[in-house]
Amino acid sequence: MIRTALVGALLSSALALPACAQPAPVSAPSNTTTATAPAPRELHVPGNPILADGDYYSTDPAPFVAEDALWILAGRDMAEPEVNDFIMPEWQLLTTKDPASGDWTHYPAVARPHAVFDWAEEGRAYAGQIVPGPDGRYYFYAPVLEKDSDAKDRFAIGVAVADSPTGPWRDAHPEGPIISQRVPVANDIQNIDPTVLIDEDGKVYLYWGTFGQVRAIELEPDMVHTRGREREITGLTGFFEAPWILKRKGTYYMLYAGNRAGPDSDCTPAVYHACIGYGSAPSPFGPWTYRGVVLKPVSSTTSHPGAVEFKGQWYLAYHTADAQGGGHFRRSVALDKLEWDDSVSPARIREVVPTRREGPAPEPTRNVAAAAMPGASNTPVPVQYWIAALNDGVTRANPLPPEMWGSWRPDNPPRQWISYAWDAPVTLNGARLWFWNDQPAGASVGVAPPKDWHLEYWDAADRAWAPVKAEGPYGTQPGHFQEVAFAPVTTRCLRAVLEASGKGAEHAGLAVQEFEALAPEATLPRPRAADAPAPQPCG
Ligand code: FUB
Repeated sequence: MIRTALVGALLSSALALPACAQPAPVSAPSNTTTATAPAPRELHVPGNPILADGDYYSTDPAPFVAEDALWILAGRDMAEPEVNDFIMPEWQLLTTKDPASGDWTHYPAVARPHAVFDWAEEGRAYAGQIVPGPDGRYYFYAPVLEKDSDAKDRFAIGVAVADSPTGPWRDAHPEGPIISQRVPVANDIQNIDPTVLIDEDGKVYLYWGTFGQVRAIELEPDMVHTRGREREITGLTGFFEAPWILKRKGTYYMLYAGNRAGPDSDCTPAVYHACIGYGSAPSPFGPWTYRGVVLKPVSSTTSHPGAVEFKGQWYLAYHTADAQGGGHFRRSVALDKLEWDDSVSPARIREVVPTRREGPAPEPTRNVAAAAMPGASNTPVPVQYWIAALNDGVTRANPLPPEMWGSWRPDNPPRQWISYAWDAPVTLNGARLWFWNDQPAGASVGVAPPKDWHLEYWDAADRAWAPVKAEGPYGTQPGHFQEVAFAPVTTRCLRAVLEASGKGAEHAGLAVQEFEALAPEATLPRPRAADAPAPQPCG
């Protein structure tokens, strides 16, 4: 369902579908049905992501403080690399007494939906939150799929209770979910991503939502039963999902995944990628005012915030695709410091600078595209695509739209081009393109491989684009690199001119995952700095 929706988005314009959709029921992988959880593991980690070797992916972090330690509740992604779906059978915990030490204890599989809630289906252990309650016990708000429900969307929020963060967890409301499309009142949203605040006056508030809808309701002091009416929250500009409520110095703050996209957006250039935005309010139900961006888009389309103060320092937990073998459905939790600017009122959250453990040393490469600035004939590029994907060095068998440049519109022209501009001339003698398609060669709808293409370089003497002297044919097969060698040119700009397939005046769109520009000799990569001034355009 999710994959269909995402590919559908390519065909049917810029739909905002980065994260969740009503899924078909899934079975958990067989190793998740065992009753005993694997033993806790002691880890020493040199930075983000916390779990980085691809053994356990960890998602949707929800930090809390208990027993003099920082804890992070996380889901677990178990999708195979080629699967674009949230395969999430269980929740896990990470805990440390000192985040700077790198010493963590990992508790795998502390809870599974159907094991905690009789009324829940296996799998889909989405973003939950554990909250230390006023009675010394722990309350776990968990979005799960309701088994026997005729709701259009069966996601529902249950609440479990335990005497320790690691469980055992038991259903605190065995009658069923506390929030669904049927309770406490009928709603038509996807009821996921709960977040809870215990206010200084002892009142308890639950917020949740996705797909642009945020809801709020008060809970009884028992942390379990709802009271009063369900309210719609407005004012959180670009809200997509993953609300996280906190209160500091009398002000309520809501962090959330936002996807207001476009070249001038402070949040994200591509609609499938979320930033973490935030708003503030003087009272739990608002009015809410948008305040800005806490975290720019990361390597996964979702990044799901959770923030907490621990021993006088605030932290932001989020997830990325940065672990070994990671991806949009194989995410891993990261933790960085979050700082406040108290010179303004209400205090501002400074943009978090994500840190990352040191990776392997870069290898020499002939590809010099990373040092160039990409451009395209269809600027501004439709917001489901991301032009930065052209030279990010990533190709996938199952890419999402922002992992490619694309041109699809309801009415496609017969030709497009994509280009690179360097600050200073480079010598090139080859290029490689990786085409993406969802329609066969020759199609006049959707996204198809090009009918033909060729490379041109900027001839500074003639002040004109000139074709390179290609030494072989221009291949059009999608799904792997099509390489063309050519007689060396020294130039500041290179472009690939793509002829769309089609019939008569009807043309398919075009999409390219990666465009490599090859120098005669391999050298160490010199990526362009994100804040470097734009090179002079050619032509
Ligand atoms: O992990 C599944 C979903 O992805 C969460 O519920 C969303 O917040 C997003 O992170």
